[in-house]
This record gives sequence, C-alpha cells and structure tokens, in this order.
Amino acid sequence: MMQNAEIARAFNQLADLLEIQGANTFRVRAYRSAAQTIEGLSVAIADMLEREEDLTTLDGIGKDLADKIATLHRTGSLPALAEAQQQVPPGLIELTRIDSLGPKRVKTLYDELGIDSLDALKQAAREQRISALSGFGDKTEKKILEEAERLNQQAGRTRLDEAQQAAEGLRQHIEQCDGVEQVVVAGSYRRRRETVGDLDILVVAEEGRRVMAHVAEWEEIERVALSGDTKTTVHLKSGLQVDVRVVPEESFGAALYYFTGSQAHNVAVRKMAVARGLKINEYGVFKGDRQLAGHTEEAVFAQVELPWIAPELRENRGEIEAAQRGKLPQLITPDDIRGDLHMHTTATDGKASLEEMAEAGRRQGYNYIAITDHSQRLAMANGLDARRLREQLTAIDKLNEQLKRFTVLKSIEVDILEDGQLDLPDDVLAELDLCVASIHSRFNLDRDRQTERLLRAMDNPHVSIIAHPTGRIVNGRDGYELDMQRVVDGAADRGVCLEINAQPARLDLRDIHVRMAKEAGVLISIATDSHATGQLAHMAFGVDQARRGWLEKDDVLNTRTLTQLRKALKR
Ligand code: DGT
Ligand code: CA
Ligand code: CA
Ligand code: ZN
Repeated sequence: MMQNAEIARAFNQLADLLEIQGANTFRVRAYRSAAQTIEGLSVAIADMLEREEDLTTLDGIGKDLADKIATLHRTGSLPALAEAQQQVPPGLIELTRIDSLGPKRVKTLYDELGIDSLDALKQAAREQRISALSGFGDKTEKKILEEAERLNQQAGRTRLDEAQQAAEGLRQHIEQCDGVEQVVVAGSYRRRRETVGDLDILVVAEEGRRVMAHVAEWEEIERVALSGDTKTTVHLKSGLQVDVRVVPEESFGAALYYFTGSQAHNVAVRKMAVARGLKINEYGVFKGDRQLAGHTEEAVFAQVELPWIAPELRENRGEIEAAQRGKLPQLITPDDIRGDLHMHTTATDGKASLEEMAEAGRRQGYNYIAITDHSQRLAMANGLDARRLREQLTAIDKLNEQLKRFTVLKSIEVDILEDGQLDLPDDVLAELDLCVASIHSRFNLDRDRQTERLLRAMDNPHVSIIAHPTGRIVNGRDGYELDMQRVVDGAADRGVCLEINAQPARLDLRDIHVRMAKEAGVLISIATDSHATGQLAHMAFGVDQARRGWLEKDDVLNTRTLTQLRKALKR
C-alpha cells in the first residue's frame, strides 16, 4: 500500500524537476501545495481510494491531480515524474539533495556555469566561480562545498563490481613502482561484501615514501586527503575513498589479518588472544615485546589455536566457533561451477543469439547452460508466448545435435502472476528441462500476500528454481516484503531451488538468506541472468556471495554433472 508520504515525495520531486526545467511557476506551485496537503492528512489516501472517495474534495487537489494520485496508487509510478526524470540530467537531480541549493539555484548554476554533477559543483566552488554569480555569496559557496563533500561521503557504499574496477586498476599501478613486493586489497573488499565503504590496500615495500609518491600519480585520483609515509588516503574521481598502507614484510600477515576485518570478527579473536596473555594488533601477535607471529595470516590464527578462516566468513557469525570445532565449511570455488542456468537471448531482451550464448558457455568451460528467456507477460522485453517458446525449443534441439560434450537446456524465466499462477500453460512447461520462475510486477503486495504468491508458484510441479527471490537491487531498492523463513522452508518442502542471481546489481539472495537456505537444505542455483555474452563472467560475484553464505560444492545445483543435475531437478 502506498503511504501518503511516498505520494507527497513523488509530487515534490516532480515539482523540483519541473522547476529545474523552467516550467510554469503555477504548475510547480500546484504540485508542491498538493504534496503539502497530502502530507498533512490524517487519513490514508490509499484508504480513500479503496473506498472510492472523491479526492477533489481535498484542498488544492483538482481533477488532474486526483487522476495522477489514482494512477500512482494503482501502478506505483507517476508517468509525468518518469518523463521529467528522463529529461533532466541525473547529475542535476543529485544536486537538489544539497539543502542550500534548491531547484532554482540548481538551474542557475547549470545555465550560467554548466554545472551538471556533484563533482563539477565542488570544482566550481573551490575555484570560487559560484560566489562570482549574483545571488550567491562567499558564505553560500562555502556552505555548498561543505554539503557537497558530506553528501559524497554519505553516498557512501560502492558496489563491489565498481570497487573491483578501481581496486584492480590501482593495484596494477602500484605494482609498477620500484621496490614493491606485494599489493593486496584487504577490508570488506577481500571479504567480498556486496558493497564497500572504502578500499584498504596493503603494500609490502621498504621505502614507504617512494610508494606513496607513486600512488599519488594515479590518473583516477581526484585528490589526496592525507599523505604520510606509511598511510595515505586518496579520493578517486568516482567518489570512492582508498586507504593505502605500506607495511614491512615481517608484519604483512598481521596487517592483512587486521585490515581484512570485519571489526566484529577481529574483536572476538582479540579477546581470545587476551585470554592467552597475548596482544594482537596490525604489527603482529606479541607476548610482552616479543613478536610470536606476523609474517603470515596462518601464523596469526595459529597463536589463538585457530585454523586459517576464509575472509568471506569473517563476520563473527559463528565462524570462530566452527573453526574451533573443526567444522568450517569447505567453501565452493569458481572451478566447481559446471554450468549457468539463467540467461536471455535476442528472442527476448538479450543482446546475443542462442548460438552465441551457447558458444560463450562453452568458452567459459561449462558442460551446460540453460536458456531462460522471458515469458509473454513481459511485453516490454518481448516475452515469449507458448508458440514462440516452442519455436525456440526446436531451435535448441537442432543446435544440440551439432554440439559435442555441451548441452543447451530448454528453459524459460516464467513470470509469476499476482495470484501465484504462472504466465504460461502447464503443457508447454512440461516440455522443458527446467523452469525458472520469478516476480517482475506488483512489488507492493503486503508481506503475507507476497509470501503466499511465491509459495503458490512453487506449488506448480514444473517450477525448478525461483530466480532473484527478493527482487532487491543493491544500492537501489529493498525488494518486496517477504517472510524469508517461510519462503525458504516452502522451497525445502517442495524440492524447489533458490537462485543466487550473480548480477552485481542484484546479488539476490543476499548472504544471510543464502545461509538460511543452506540450513533448511535448499539447493542453490548460482546463475548470471546474462543478457550478453560478456556477462557470463559475473558468475564470480555469485560464487563470492555463495561463500559468504557458507555454501559448499554440494549445496549448489550447478556444480552437478549433467546427469546428476537432471536427477536433482526431479521433484
Ligand atoms: P567498509 O570499508 O565499511 O566496507 O568496511 P571495512 O570492513 O573495510 O572497514 P574499514 O575500512 O573501516 O576498516 C578495515 C578493517 O580494519 C576493518 O574491517 C577492521 C579493521 N579495523 C578498522 N578499525 C578498527 C578498530 O577500531 N578496531 C578493530 N578491531 N579493527 C578495526
Ligand atoms: Ca574498507
Ligand atoms: Ca578503510
Ligand atoms: Zn532473467
């Protein structure tokens, strides 16, 4: 159900965007006053609409606005807003988040100075080009700069794939410096969290000063925030912050261990050290002044009688206890993967043909892939009806006759309708090797109804895998409301698999839900949902997520040989 506050926010946003575009002031004011009215109401607009009450009785709401509210309530989106968002550069929308700016000033800055992003704004403020404009004083300029910098920091977490581009680039740059023996990225990046706050890079070298001077030369750096011989902090043009530390060889293991974290894990291990009369820090493990370990991570762990624990597990979620009992999982590795069970072709919204996707799968070293185009309901993606799906099945049969030691499995990503029914008839689903089902609409159902919807879908005996089960987008949206425990138990009861969608923007299931599924005995499919051949490589991110969820090879459907896979898919 759409809250009043959400409706008000949509109208305020629309007003902002119209103002930036220089729209008629009366129109802008009309949207703002409607937003104000709605925010101040003591009744829910949604209830009024369900009771078919007339919204035009409300202050400042005429026929046009009433219609817009009804559309927003019914579809969850406002076409006028979507249109305005298309027309205004995204950088400008971001600028409206700065309190001391507001849409009118954003427009002025854009018109007068061409400022169309947060970075451009900061640069102009530093060069004092803003205070030169009429209506902007020195004080305002300073305030804008401060706010912009704060916003950048809050904007906060960077998706793992973007962080990886930066990390790899900088690592290669640092490796070119004379005297550098090793470069490792630690922190949440090494733990393979889905987002990172900042990058923590460790460099083994004798001469810190030379390394840091070399670091500062990297072309992606916007500015050096802090510069020392052992620690330097830089801000990249992308907004990502990077801490670089130079450590001596004899402390490398201890520093790597310390800066990999997580903090919660480190604190728990430090307690164990203290209980043994030891001190543990980024330089090593010490008894008094004597260094007992520091060269390698294994040696650090050994001092507290623990085996080496994989970084992905270091969240203090039971890994220390498991290690003490010798019960650490044998985590899955990328080499264990034998196929990819979710991808699209040009038949729907993919960029590559069936043959090209098959070739990409073979090049990936797989034994099989499944082609899972969209079903008819997704008209925007040119979804397949039964007739077009059957044409594809014939094409797959033909292709398989030519392929050696590689199999294209017949499948579909069938839409789950609002009531949990599937978007294609059972008779055509029965012709497939496996069936992937997922939700692409009606995200706003309440928790019970959304959960029931998924359970009903899993009741259909043809369904093999639920794709991207929660619908969340990393740094984008939370996903629909679900009782995950019921979904997981329901999947276990019915013998349905759940997916880890390996798209770095999805990583859905998330790590704790992966673990929940494992504990319930649900098999997981790690799949890339590729829409182009290059995306098959996203599998690595899915494996990372699986490892964070403690998965072993046997917990994952697509580590099976083709024969084992077919057996596992039988419900
Ligand atoms: P992030 O950057 O927010 O994604 O998360 P991390 O885990 O990379 O955290 P970060 O960059 O603040 O620090 C890197 C690691 O350094 C962290 O995981 C553990 C260690 N560390 C930092 N500060 C402390 C601290 O005050 N106490 C302990 N025990 N460890 C710390
Ligand atoms: Ca970090
Ligand atoms: Ca850090
Ligand atoms: Zn898909």
